[in-house]
Amino acid sequence: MKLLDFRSDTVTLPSEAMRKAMAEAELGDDVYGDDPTVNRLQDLAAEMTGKEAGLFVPSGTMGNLAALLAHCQRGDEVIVGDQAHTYIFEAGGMAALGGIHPRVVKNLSDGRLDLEEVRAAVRPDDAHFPVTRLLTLENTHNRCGGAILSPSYMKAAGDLAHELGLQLHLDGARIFNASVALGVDVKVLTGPADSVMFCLSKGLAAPVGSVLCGSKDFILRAHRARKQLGGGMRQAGVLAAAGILALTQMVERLDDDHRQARQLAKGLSEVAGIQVESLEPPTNMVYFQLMEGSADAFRERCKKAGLLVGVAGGSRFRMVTHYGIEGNDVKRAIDAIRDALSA
Ligand code: TLP
Repeated sequence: MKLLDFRSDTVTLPSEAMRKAMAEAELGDDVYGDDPTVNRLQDLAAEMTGKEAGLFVPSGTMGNLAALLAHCQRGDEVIVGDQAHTYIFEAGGMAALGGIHPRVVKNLSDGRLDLEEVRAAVRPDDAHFPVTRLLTLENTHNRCGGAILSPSYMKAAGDLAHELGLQLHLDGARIFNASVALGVDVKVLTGPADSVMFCLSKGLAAPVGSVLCGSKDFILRAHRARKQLGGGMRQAGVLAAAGILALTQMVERLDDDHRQARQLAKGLSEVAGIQVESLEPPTNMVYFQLMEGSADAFRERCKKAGLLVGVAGGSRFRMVTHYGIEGNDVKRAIDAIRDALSA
């Protein structure tokens, strides 16, 4: 029977149309700027996010790091949420490879940073301190339940950053989930940011890749950073071809993922032994707490029942809906969890 993989939307497999486009893609050496398919993807991404230029990168992690390297000098400081992917899950790349100092502000439970705390975190102009250069936000916010930062919050954060002489980088790995859930053009969310990274390889179902977008000047610097990180990819059009279809054919379907996440949250809320964090998940993530017993044993029992769930630390679990979840998969997942808890 089909394994139900709810660990992440990163597990999605490319569509048939993507595989065909990959096989037929027109290619060149992208390190010379000669791959027409990569160039088309970059132009499309820039146009959709309302930026001057785009840069295809192998992963969201590299996109965020190339952005930080392009915005900051060694010793500069970045204001970042304590629950941010960039802070928690990117292996300390900003410090290890960029000499960039994270200035951590607590995330509110809805993914925002309190803008007064951001203002207070900016260092005075004094030789004792690092120079605060950048504010980073995450939309949707992964560890905060797939929360959406609203257009008005994005604008207020951008205005504040610019008033304080900072740049704003948006980790928009799932920014299209936010725009589809709100029913707004993605530009409304990306407009206030100076740079945005989004992923093609999550709910948009491309096999590999992310795009970093910003001004022409910023992308020139990010391009050099990508080279330093070893991210120049030659005939990368085989991957970009799938990315183009991700942007032209897969955005609207994210609504299905959100609908299935609401169904999942509702079903799980009726299962004894777990506590769902939100009955109305804003996008495609459902987090829950195991109320008692061993988290490892629970995960193993789910696995035996054919269900993979994501581990979010301690007794906290994450289930993500995506392109590979269909038909009665959600119902089967709820049944598997009920069985795992009663075993
Ligand atoms: N997130 C992955 C894991 O790393 C946790 C997931 O399964 O959700 N920004 C955000 C907000 C992300 O959630 C991720 C991936 C990234 C950046 C990094 O993207 P990749 O995995 O392409 O490097």
